[in-house]
Amino acid sequence: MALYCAGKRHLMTAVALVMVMAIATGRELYAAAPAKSITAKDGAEMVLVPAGPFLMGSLEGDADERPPHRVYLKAYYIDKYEVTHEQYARFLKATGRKPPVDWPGGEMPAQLARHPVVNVSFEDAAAYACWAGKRLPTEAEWEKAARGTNGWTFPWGNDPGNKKTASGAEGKEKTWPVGSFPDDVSPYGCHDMAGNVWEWTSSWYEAYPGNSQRELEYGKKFKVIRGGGAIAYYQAESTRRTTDRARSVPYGTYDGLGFRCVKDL
Ligand SMILES: [Ca+2]
Repeated sequence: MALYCAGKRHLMTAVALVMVMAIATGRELYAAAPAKSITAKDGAEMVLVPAGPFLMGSLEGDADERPPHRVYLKAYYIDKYEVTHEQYARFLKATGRKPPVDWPGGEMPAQLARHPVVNVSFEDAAAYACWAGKRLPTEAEWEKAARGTNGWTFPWGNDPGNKKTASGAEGKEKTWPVGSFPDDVSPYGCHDMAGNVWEWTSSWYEAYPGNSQRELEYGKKFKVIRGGGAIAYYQAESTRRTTDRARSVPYGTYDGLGFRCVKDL
């Protein structure tokens, strides 16, 4: 009994010591762990994409998606939604930049306040990002945020299923208020990555490492755009696939092309 009690006392002391260490370590970890989501200067909710590798590219789809390759990225925040008309209007008011061509008399169409802004060039999008204390995502950052770390074909998994997105038949050739399609959510909580508007990235349209196919379009000519579909891009319907690559000249604008931003930690 005495031995048992002594053992128990030692055990309790050991447990207490472990608890103290755990609390101390936990506090340290807690202090170091970044928030899962933040609200940026422009009022946009941003979600955390933790540091780590992911699979970029695919053997399915077009030749420019090959070969699939592993990419390591530092942690970053990315906008949960595409940048909306009302957010862009605040940017224009603050900076005096020229409004998109589809704004009648230069005024934001009130009924589109929560729709993604479109008809913005790469330079417009980059200027907005800078104003908001952010930047445009690289193509790799966009793809990881869309498919996660399991190499998913779609933001929700590998099966297209009967998921509804702002593309194809559901897209109806018009944009939608951001976040209108609850099926279209990525593993990190990003909406509309399989639909609604195409989104600028900061990356030039180049061949992936290990892709020896020569294309005239490769080089520092076109910026990669990703994840559209509400309005067919020059008659090309969206595939909704997270690895699908499209492109635009940086000065180009389009009814179905907008953007979202990222922010470094
Ligand atoms: Ca989109």
